[in-house]
Amino acid sequence: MAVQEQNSIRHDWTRDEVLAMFNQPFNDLLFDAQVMHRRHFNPNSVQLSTLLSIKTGACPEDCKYCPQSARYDTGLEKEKLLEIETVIEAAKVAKASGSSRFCMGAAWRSPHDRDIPAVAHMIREVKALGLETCMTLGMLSEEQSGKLADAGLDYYNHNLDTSKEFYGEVITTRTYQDRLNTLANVRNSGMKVCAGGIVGMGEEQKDRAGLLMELANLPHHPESVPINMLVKVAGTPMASEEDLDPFEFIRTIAVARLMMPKSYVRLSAGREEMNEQMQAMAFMAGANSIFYCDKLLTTPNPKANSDMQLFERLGIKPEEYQVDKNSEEQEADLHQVIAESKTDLLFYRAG
Ligand code: SAM
Ligand code: DTB
Ligand code: SF4
Repeated sequence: MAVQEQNSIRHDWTRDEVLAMFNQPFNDLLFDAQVMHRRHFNPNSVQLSTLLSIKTGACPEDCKYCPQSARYDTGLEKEKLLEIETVIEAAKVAKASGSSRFCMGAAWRSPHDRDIPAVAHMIREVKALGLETCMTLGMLSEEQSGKLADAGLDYYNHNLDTSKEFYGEVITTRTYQDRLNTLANVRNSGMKVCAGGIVGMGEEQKDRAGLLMELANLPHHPESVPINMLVKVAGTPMASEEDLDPFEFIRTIAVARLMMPKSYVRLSAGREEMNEQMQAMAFMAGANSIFYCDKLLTTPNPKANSDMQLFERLGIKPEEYQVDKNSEEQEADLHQVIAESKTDLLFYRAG
């Protein structure tokens, strides 16, 4: 499909259309994705988010990829909800390292109502440091979502993880519809949505296409779309899953970029196993966000200084979060950057 036809924001994708994009010649797909990326973003800017596990392990859910499920023996030490001081310290380090968003994750099926005041306190304190805030705490009711929004939470992360069809192979303790309900509650409470999934779990291409189709056919595209490569953790049922072809991973990023042109697509978990060339190719395909700093939730992530060295070599700059600017001003700045960029948008591939 020529990139011109993909210019509109669509919510009616069919799986055949998505598969057709996946199966284009690699260079055509990457070119289209890069052109689309340049229409909406500065191609040399990448947003940095730092993760902190605020409550670790002993999760009652059975997600087969997850080291934090109580059902699998992964040797992980469980931890109670962190004290506020510990969270503030970690957020200060993230900010000093150049991160613009601080994402706090809890190994819960869903938060108890009694936990909400403590997490609301974390949101307020982290925001006060001048960071954007994100949380991922499991399923949320409408009321809980409203309370997090009232505390000022900017983003809520809740992943669909995979296609509707493959989902039952991965998780049995909550349904796909439960996940969609949480995303609707988050959206209705006015927070920004961060929703994506995991690839490399033994799913087929039609499942990767199905995941992207579900995300892009939501009433509003998630503002942030994390694409995780499975981190294979010993003790989980997916520990010896076969590696996904790296080019198929890049194709997934490129198709996400084409289907959700204005969303941040995050090159998420799994970077520790990716070489620099592969990461560079992911940025070329339209990824413009990463998890930054040495740890994801419980598994390692590349060191901050090696990420900065890679950015330096690629001429990429971390995106700055401008607390004092409203979204219209930020958008105006972006258009200025795009207008000044050397991209010749008329230089389309023929056919
Ligand atoms: N417990 C909450 C939940 O599941 O909604 C929040 C934390 S959970 C760890 C957040 C997401 O991390 C999962 O939905 C999954 O997409 C991702 N994740 C967990 N383990 C992973 C792994 N081994 N490799 C890649 N992504 C993983
Ligand atoms: C997301 O999509 N990926 C992050 C975040 N959202 C919460 C989590 C990745 C976890 C990888 C395994 C671990 O470190 O425990
Ligand atoms: Fe629990 Fe979340 Fe891990 Fe599933 S992904 S086992 S809900 S921490």
